[in-house]
Amino acid sequence: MLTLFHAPGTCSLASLIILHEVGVEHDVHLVNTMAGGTRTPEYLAINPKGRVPALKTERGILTETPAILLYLAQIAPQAGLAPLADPFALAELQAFNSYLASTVHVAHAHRPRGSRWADEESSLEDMKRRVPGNMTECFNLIETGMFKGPWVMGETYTIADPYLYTVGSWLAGDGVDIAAFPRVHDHFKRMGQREAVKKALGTPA
Ligand SMILES: N[C@@H](CCC(=O)N[C@@H](CS)C(=O)NCC(=O)O)C(=O)O
Repeated sequence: MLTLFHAPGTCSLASLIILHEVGVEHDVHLVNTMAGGTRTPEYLAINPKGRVPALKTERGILTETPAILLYLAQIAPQAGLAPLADPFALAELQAFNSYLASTVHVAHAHRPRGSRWADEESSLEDMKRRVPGNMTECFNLIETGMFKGPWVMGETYTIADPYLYTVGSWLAGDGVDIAAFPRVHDHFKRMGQREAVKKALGTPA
């Protein structure tokens, strides 16, 4: 049985959506990130990085969203959520997810999690001011250069789709109107109609 350590509103939503997409049996263990739930000795024993998501599997714990998403696609190949037999297409997919994890997520985190990088109030405020501009720059690139349509990687729905949906859901809080990116906006609305997304969002907080 898989167990996802999840906090609503965070990047772990992407993994939860894919768990529902593949229909694999799983438990969800809610972590209250706002109340320090990632810093308890119990949780640090699960993920010493002190972050969600973490996925408990029969072979051990997996962390990092791109790794968890690809693992789920691999254990459920019948769901067709990644081009597992095509090295180039799979690398392109991983490049997209890596961009979300290493650049877009980090650009967003400078608003709610600036204290990871600075202590001075003026530094934190300075970082927050940069967030709308940096997120706009990232999403302009996705809109015009990376998003193939109608799904992220083209004709086939993949593990990149719930991840883009998850990161896109942070834009409003970051002071950016998603409507400024019409293709991403259309994708966001279509994602919201999927049963797997409705189920994932319905997980009690
Ligand atoms: N690189 C990690 C980032 C994980 C991460 O930053 N998770 C955030 C939520 S989006 C978290 O756990 N924040 C709570 C905390 O820092 O205590 C991934 O992609 O999974």
